[in-house]
Amino acid sequence: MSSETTATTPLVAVIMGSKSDWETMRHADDTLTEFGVPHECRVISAHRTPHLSAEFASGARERGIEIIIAAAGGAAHLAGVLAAHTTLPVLGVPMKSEALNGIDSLLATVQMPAGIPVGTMAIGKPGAINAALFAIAILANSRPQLRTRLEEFRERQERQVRSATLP
Ligand code: RP5
Repeated sequence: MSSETTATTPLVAVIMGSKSDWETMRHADDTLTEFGVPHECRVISAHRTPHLSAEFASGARERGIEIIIAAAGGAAHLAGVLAAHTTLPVLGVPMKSEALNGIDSLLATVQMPAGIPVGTMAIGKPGAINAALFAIAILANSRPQLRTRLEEFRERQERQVRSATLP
């Protein structure tokens, strides 16, 4: 691991509204781990723990967090609520809900009124992975070794597609 990422202080916070979101959000955790990005994963609910949501987001920058990833399902307020309490970039991941297949989560996360942005990813696992990759891309702007790792990841991905064979 490089000196850029040896710090144990988390740079990215992966927050989810419920423990039931972990099966999806572990893919964000895995991706950040693969790139050696110090991060933390926590359950914080906008509606079940409203005070903790505000406390967490307003203190995140001071603790060294640079990006917040927020995953929620249904009437998914979490990303917007966290974004309201910090000027850190917040990336929202809509969870695939049982009732509406995540369309509810997507619309609730993406349709932020002007003034408080949330960068919204795709529903479910692709969104979890891409939120981590997006966070890595932001961090890589000021961390050349992380940028190199991201470029190598893209090259590996391209090689896999180019060499794909069909049965
Ligand atoms: C949201 O409600 C969570 O993010 C989760 O996706 C959804 C259901 O939560 P549980 O009832 O499974 O705890 O707050």
